[in-house]
Amino acid sequence: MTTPRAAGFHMPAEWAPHAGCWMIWPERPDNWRLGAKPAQAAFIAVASAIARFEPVTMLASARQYENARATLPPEIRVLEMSSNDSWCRDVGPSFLRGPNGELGGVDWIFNAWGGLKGGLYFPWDLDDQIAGKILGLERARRFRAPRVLEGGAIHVDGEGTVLVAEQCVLNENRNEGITRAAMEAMLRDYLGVSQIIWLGNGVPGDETDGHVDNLACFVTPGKVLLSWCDDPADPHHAVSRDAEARLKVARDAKGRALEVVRMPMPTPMFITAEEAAGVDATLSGMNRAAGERLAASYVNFYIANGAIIAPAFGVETDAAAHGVLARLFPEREIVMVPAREILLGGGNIHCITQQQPKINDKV
Ligand code: KQY
Repeated sequence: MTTPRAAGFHMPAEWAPHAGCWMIWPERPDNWRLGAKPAQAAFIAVASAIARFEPVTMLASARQYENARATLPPEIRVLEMSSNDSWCRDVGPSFLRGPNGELGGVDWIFNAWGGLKGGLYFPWDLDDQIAGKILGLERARRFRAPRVLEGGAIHVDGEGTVLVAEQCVLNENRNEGITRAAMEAMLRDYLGVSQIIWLGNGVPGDETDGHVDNLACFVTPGKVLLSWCDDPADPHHAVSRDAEARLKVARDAKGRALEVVRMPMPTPMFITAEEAAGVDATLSGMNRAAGERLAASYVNFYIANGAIIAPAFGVETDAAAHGVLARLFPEREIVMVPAREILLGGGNIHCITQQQPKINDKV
């Protein structure tokens, strides 16, 4: 089987121009409280914010199609597609650009963040089909990867470097027995990168086993934004110190040292009793107990054409996060969208979105 690398494809950075953004309508009541109504309102707010800057497509189940169509603004395209939940970063394709600017995408094997060893739900077969279906709709070249991975587990700089976290990418519940060398070879072959930068653990309590997109991201080649905690009593302190130490000695694919920018983590937030009571009881792996700490991070934002769509939590730290993003992205509008309801489902704005790069129209 030809790999993307062998065919001359690579994954562009998220800040490269987009043709649009893909999202999936939330509905499962054992993840989203109150039959997913508050989450649907939050997804509408995110989709509407992005749609000011680029076309948005929302995928919705047959059961929810009419509801999604009636409640989303008309400029958002709604297509019927089956899914098990609503995390397009992880179940959508990681889009690629070919040697002549043509569109391709990696279709990772998806196992609901851990399969039968601590994964979050069963079955996950509909989610695993989504990347292939999107690539089919777009007539894009599909590269089915030989390993389990999720889009939230990688961040690329578009110039040959990928950022990953060991806790997730080397987790036994994704690819049992895989070596670091084998995983690095797969990342090179399927993302078209040449340099892999390994962080250690992800944000404590993150039910994806530490997706990098909740911890750190490239903001330009050579510059990484890191979710930072100053409080030595907080478990995120050790995680952020370790990540910063690794980033400071790393070199990217072009041989550059990285500049690390600290993004203050949000004020600690916990699931309330009312929120926990709104989630249907389930045999799935998702724990929604009152008092549980939420794995919140301002790094979990989406880069749209001309804008940053970032989570707001209605807490004191929101203003500082806005300030950091405004300094880092002076040429983009910073749009902060209330995102506590997305956080309650276990992720945030980056996790529910998937950018499709703009391709060479002549191809
Ligand atoms: O953060 C993500 N990329 C996905 C989170 C999945 C949570 C499922 N409850």
